[in-house]
Amino acid sequence: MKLADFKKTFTTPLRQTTLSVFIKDDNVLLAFKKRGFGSNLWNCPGGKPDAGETLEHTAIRETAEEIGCTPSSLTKVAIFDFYFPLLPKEKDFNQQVVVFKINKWKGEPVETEEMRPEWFAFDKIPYDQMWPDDILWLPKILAGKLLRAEFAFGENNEIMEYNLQEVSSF
Ligand code: 6OG
Repeated sequence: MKLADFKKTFTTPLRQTTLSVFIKDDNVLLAFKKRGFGSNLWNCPGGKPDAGETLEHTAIRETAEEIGCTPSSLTKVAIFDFYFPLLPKEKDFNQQVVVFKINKWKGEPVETEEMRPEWFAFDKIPYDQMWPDDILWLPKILAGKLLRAEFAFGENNEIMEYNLQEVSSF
């Protein structure tokens, strides 16, 4: 199904989740996800809001839970709509991910039962062990861009269709 047609089948906004991109000099903090959605891939830490929680607070809580770091300030840098037209809709895979960039935090990254964090130089990011969308957007975020995008995934989580734009604000 074409992304435009699949989008028309939604009568309510996508549920939202977060990703937090920690940056120190020319390194980005990734974490190997040990369980749940996207397990066995490197990703940025993040997750879904508790009831009534702002997304900024979600990002702070999730990073504290997953890698032991508490952001002191967050900047929203991207909004991505991820669609999975081939998967059962009621399973909630379709989601809007709000991405925050983090340059200041408290605590050192630690392994938890959910994630194993590790710093990667910008030119050594393991894109072949990450969601396939990441190589399309993470370099632009690391270069300071603000992005709005939508992606449709097919068999084996391959990208079937996507639109990605640099924006000047949200
Ligand atoms: P939980 O349901 O585990 O939150 N996420 C994605 N991250 C990347 N890089 N690419 C994707 O392409 C993603 N789809 C979802 C957002 C899910 C976590 O997984 C991220 C959330 O941090 C499809 O609570």
